[in-house]
Amino acid sequence: LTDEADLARIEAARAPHAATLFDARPRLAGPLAGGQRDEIRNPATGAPVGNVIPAAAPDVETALASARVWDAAPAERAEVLRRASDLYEAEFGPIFALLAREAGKSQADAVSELREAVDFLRYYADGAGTLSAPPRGVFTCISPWNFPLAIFTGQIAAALAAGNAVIAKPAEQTPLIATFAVDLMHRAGVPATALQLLPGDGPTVGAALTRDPRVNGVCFTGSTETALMIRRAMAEHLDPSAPLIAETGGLNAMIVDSTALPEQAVRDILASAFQSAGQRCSALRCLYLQEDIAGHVLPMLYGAMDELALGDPWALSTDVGPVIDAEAQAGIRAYVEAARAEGRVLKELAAPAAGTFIAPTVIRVAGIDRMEREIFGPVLHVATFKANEIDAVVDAVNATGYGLTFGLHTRIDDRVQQIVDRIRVGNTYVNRNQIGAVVGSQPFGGEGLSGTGPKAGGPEYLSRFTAHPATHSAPDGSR
Ligand code: TXE
Repeated sequence: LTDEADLARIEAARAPHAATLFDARPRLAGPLAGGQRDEIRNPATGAPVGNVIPAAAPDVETALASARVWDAAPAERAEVLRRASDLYEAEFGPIFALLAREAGKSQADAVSELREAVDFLRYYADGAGTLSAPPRGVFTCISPWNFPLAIFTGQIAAALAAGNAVIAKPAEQTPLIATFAVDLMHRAGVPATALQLLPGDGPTVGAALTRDPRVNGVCFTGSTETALMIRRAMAEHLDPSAPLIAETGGLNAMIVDSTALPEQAVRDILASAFQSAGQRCSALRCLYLQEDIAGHVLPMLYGAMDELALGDPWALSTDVGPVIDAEAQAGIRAYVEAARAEGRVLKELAAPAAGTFIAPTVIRVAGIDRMEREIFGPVLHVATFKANEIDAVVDAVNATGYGLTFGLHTRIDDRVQQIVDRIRVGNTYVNRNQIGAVVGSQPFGGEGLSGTGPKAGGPEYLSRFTAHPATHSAPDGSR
């Protein structure tokens, strides 16, 4: 994306899809009933992006009744998934257009999201041949809107690589890209009975797909509350060995001590807190800054924030796009207003008047032991600590019960080891930004309230999708 020729290629490939109305509807291996048609609008502009026909109750039944495990040799499944990855790459024009128009993704985010989706397909394709155990059966894959292509594809690819039948339930906000992706997987050769798509509501369609005894496992990414609801639904109706593989939220912290390199720390804080408008589960939520450098680092951070370009992600120069919808915007706004009333807003950019934007904002927390709830947007909390309080900071971070990502900026080597040994998170980032995952080399997943493991894009992930005896005896959530 740094290269002018690449940008020109992207512009040209997206251009024909600037105003296309896309269609989303269930992809069933049987007749479609269909619910009430709805419109999907661009969060940045309000312009229509397409229409969705969500699944109706009879469609859930059709999907469950017609689901069949993918009865092909592992090498053939791998070949089909690789073919799907090639189709994803070939179709980058409409994919980038959908990521910008339906999900509000900046072009840089869209590029890395497509890369991750393709990597998931290839990584799990490679893994298919290494599995000796048979599939579990029918897997429900429930995904969020914040990585509507990468997480959606990763879940499905893992379940399919192991030979399961998949019923995918995408987020309500992003059914168009989900339908587009499923069509590519079918075109690549995934049988219609092995992969079905049911766009629709979480509490109706999603819930029905988690409590049905014909479902042999659930793969979920989204909020911790929903994961707990799914766990309860599964406990009531399913075989106790059916796994719930869940990746959820976090209250991710970064500690920057007085030995950190300020320029590097500021660059990494900016990326960790505001990339994807803060709508990443890995995003930095609370920065713990050693008191003696706060007076230097914070003005640098505010200066760097002033350089961020907010706006419609269709513009290739946009750094920060909108949040996903008006409901998310209203919730975050109310939160920021409450902090403002307490005099805790330290820095705030101006947001565009139209569209569901939240301007990048910095809020002071009340104390080092008071981490706020997960605010899924470009809102960074800051706390300062004294030199002798660093252990208390680590305790405060552990005490949240979440454990997804953690960042540390220091030049004291002993401190790195001490803190890394004590912090309970899935992913730690030292002297770099705390942005997500690299399929294969940096698997991603959380501890505690942040997820069940195993880590996606890592070596143990695929076997959770098989009926291997070793995974039968392991209780959910243990690692
Ligand atoms: O998540 P939900 P939402 C967090 C973030 C955000 C909050 C709410 O804090 O503000 O969650 O977002 C489906 N049975 N994250 O409401 O509800 C739902 O349809 C079965 C963190 O979007 O968890 C969607 O497909 N399924 C996060 C998926 O669950 C149900 C990413 C996620 O939606 C269901 C997104 C039910 N009862 C939000 N209820 C991350 N960790 O990346 C809902 N769903």
